[in-house]
Amino acid sequence: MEQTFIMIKPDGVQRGLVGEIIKRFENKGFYLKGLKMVTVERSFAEKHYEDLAAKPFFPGLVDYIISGPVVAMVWEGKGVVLTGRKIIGATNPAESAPGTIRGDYAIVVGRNIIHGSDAVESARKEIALWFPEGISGWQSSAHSWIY
Ligand code: 3AN
Repeated sequence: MEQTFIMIKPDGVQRGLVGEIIKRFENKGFYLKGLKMVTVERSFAEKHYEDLAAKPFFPGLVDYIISGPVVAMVWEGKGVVLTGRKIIGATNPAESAPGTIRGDYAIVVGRNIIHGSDAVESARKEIALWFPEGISGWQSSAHSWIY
């Protein structure tokens, strides 16, 4: 089953939006398969955002991500990568639709609360990076009729 990596960034944690964000994914019907709060090292953040290393905003982005604890999660379900991106909303909160997480709770791109993998392959890489210890397999006991 498809999985995605979702991270609540330091501003999302500090603004008390963890429960609200989890609720939106749970209400949709996706499964929470992994969750931890961590403060990451600079080198780790640089690895996570390595595709953006050449961007002018890269140093500021890394400073932001390491500035406090983040909540790292693995969510699972049919089409969760794309649907997760829809729940999150456009990268720039000025363009995110109302009803999306960024549309409802963020104003500027440099403080956009949450990260979600942009493709199945990047989700696989990000989950391996953030959860090298692996995640639980509780879903084997869940009912298949949820979909
Ligand atoms: P998304 O997070 O929606 O996948 P990406 O991958 O293009 O968007 O960008 C990763 C992160 O880089 C964004 N979440 C945002 O925090 C930051 N970012 C993107 N564009 C800018 C920008 N123009 N200025 C500052 N930060 C940016």
